[in-house]
Amino acid sequence: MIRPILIHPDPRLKKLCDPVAEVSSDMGKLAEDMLQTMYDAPGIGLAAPQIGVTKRLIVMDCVKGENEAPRPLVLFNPEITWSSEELSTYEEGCLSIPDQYAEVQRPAEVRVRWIGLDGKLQEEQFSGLWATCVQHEIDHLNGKLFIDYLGPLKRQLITRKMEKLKRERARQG
Ligand code: K1U
Ligand code: ZN
Repeated sequence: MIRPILIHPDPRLKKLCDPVAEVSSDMGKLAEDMLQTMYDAPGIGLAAPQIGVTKRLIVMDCVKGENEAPRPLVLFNPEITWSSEELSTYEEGCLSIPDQYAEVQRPAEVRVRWIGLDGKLQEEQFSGLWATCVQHEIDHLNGKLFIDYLGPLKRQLITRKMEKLKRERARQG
């Protein structure tokens, strides 16, 4: 099922999300809905708070080429266990802040530990777009958006644009 994506500003996007206690079948269904919602958007990642569920769950698929097989990843309770000193800059977007992009600097590589759909602990080192995306998604679980890395003027400008977009969407019904 495709779920509606919350648009900034929304108090649910600012919350510290709760850990997932058990990878139950309900959690599996939620992850499936999130992947469908992400592919439909389209996006390369999605965090549970973006669909109004304040749980520590993210999904991602940063495979670029159309001829490459998709690689959907489901991460419950993801934690960064190591970050590189080397930084990389990427022009980020966010499905909760449509059509707005800005350069954000983050560690170029990160090691992440999480619980998979099978309930087992996994760990992997990410680089390139995968590293950027997993950090962006984990930020969502901590109530942080990519615009929080920008200066107050740029952040305010984007927030005002989003308030206008939400008013227009509400009028259109
Ligand atoms: O969390 C989100 O809002 C999803 C976001 C993830 C992200 C993008 C760029 C850098 C870091 C994290 C998106 O997927 S925005 C859409 C997007 O980037 C995209 C859409 C279609 C094709 C390729 C990329
Ligand atoms: Zn986002």
